[in-house]
Amino acid sequence: MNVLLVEPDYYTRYPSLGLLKIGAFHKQKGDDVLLVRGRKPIEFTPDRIYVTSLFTWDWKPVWEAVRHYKKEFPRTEVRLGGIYASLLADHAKQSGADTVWEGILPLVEDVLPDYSLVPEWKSSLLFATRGCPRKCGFCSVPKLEGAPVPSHDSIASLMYPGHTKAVFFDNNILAVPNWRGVFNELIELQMKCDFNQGMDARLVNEENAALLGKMDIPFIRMAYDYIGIRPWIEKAIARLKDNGIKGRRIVFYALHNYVDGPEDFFQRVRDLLSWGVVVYPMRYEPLCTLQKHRYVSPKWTPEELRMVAEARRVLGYGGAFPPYKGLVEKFQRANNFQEAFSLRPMGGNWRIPGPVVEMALEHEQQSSINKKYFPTWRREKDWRKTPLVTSSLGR
Ligand code: B12
Ligand code: SF4
Repeated sequence: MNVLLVEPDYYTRYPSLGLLKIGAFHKQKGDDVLLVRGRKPIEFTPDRIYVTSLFTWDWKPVWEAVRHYKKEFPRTEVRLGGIYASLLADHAKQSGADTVWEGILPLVEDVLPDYSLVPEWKSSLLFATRGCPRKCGFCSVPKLEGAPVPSHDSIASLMYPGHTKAVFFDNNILAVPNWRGVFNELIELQMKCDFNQGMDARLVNEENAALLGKMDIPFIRMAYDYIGIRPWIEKAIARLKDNGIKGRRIVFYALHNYVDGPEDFFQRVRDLLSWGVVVYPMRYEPLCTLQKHRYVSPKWTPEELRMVAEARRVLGYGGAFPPYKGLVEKFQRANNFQEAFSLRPMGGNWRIPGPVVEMALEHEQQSSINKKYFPTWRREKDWRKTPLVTSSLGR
């Protein structure tokens, strides 16, 4: 059987894990597999086409891909799956796909992804666990994956031969007991790793903080989503630091534009900067939105959201606020959101005030001196820049 895997032409930082698993599954059955991005000329007739999807706001390239291949191969079944298809199945059905798959695909879940389809990609992507026991209203994981499922105590079988880095997509690894096995294995293998969804700061304890301190993990990511969890956040940071992890390696996502208001957000950013960790503001998007950056919550105004975006660009680095001296002091001096995030001096003068310029300069200098700290905050090289049409078809 000839199988065509299609990743629609949207921006993505990672190759499609779902398609790599589906590709591996078919190859195990002896099928020929071709992976393409977007709409490409195909020189054979596929017997089945799988189209994946990611963020709901990136639905248009998904529809374009489905329509294109349906037109090219009207007799071939086109299956659509992935995140958009799961969160907005009714909308996705209107794309013209023959079937829309919702949620994870158990048949391929534990298959080692076929990274030979993306030879330029060198890290293994994995979920050691699925699901999450919490039910945060701003997150679709409970709907996508349900209650936590401890899938793997050992991740060795999910690491592709030759890969030296593991990128975990786990939603809440510390909520599932097998974190212990996974962490110990990462230490034993001396494997560089990243848990890119962040870990639950409320679940940091002496044991896991000590293991994190021994791991080859450039950044520990966590979230300070609302002010009510302040004591847990402070404690988690202290524990991580006690285990030798520097504040500049601890990144906190700070949700805003949800039920919070600007003052609450300001307070959380100030807390984090004064505790010496990096802040990554994360703007809330409704779970089923079809357009990014459209939603403005009742407690925010478009202007306030613009101020946050602008401050990230001018004062931040790669969209994050590192705890550099000038910025920490600016936030400590500020009495409210407006003062903290304003790039203008009081009194209506539009020039950026001297101290802010100095901060920006100091930051620039730091970033060129302390290269070791910063490089991974730069936008990673887009792995798609290498032309991607790889296949097992041998034609
Ligand atoms: C990794 C990840 C990221 C990565 C980037 C992912 C990427 N590929 O570029 C990073 C960390 C950068 C990120 C950022 C953000 N993310 Co994110 N992220 C995820 C995560 C954990 C996985 C997404 C992924 O790549 N999955 C790969 C999938 C497709 O593989 P898979 O799951 O193994 O696939 C299975 C099934 O889907 C199925 N399948 C897949 N394809 C197909 C096709 C067919 C035909 C079939 C039958 C089956 C099938 O089979 C597979 C095996 O079971 C999800 C949460 C989650 N648990 O899913 C959130 C998620 C996608 N992110 C989300 C959000 C909100 C964001 C941010 C906006 C957060 C913010 N406020 O800044 C940013 C946006 C960044 C941007 N570019 O716009 C939301 C999206 C909601 C939405 N409306 O779309 C999610 C769902 C999490 C949540 N909290 O609700 N994210
Ligand atoms: S803890 Fe994280 S993964 Fe779990 S529901 Fe809340 S935001 Fe989603």
